[in-house]
Amino acid sequence: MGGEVKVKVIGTPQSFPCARVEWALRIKGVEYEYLKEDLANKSPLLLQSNPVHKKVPVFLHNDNPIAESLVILEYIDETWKENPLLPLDPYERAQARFWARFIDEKCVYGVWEAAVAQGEEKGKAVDAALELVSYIEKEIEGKKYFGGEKIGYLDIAAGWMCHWLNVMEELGEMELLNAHRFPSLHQWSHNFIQTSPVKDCIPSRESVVQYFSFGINYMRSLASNKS
Ligand SMILES: N[C@@H](CCC(=O)N[C@@H](CS)C(=O)NCC(=O)O)C(=O)O
Repeated sequence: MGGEVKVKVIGTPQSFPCARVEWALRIKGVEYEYLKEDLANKSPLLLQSNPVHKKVPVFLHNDNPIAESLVILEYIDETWKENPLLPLDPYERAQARFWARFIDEKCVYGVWEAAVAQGEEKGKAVDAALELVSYIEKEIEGKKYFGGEKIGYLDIAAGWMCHWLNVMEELGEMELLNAHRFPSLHQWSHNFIQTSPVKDCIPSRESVVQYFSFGINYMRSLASNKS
């Protein structure tokens, strides 16, 4: 691309939606500037770039802001054509989008709720999370990556399961993704995290523990105040 193209990511390294954007840019070989955001003290640039949700990541291309990680992935894929992330076939594209949405709207929340749950509610919440994850296991069965032989859009969308999920399991005192229960997803998570550029762009486990501890403790305190 000719001229001065300015690509910036407003993000927080411990956040997996932000990691998605970095993985995609690195797969495409697009250089970018990372603007680290302190979520406890949000910058005027973040508030102005994502006034609706006020969340990271925000992608800035020539100062035009785009919010929502899955939307950003599609924009990146449409703007930089090399190493396509979404399948080329329209039906397969629709399927990839369906599962990415399922992952964000159902799995992330189901796993989070199971991690937060305590006491009598724990077993039910863990079972519900297991059922959600079992759909993803079926999707990856018999494949190296969700995208086939190469990492694609759905691998990036599911990427939190290779690192962040494990921290949620530890803090939530539960085990979801083991080799016995979900052999294909377990194998995929090992393949995915060892692949360049994913492995070059993973926050330290300790920093993710710290990041999630705050949220889990906060949600648990809200739940115990209610009861
Ligand atoms: N659906 C959004 C989720 C973004 C999101 O939840 N971002 C979190 C960090 S992981 C955030 O900015 N939280 C700050 C807040 O809620 O105030 C996406 O995929 O981009």
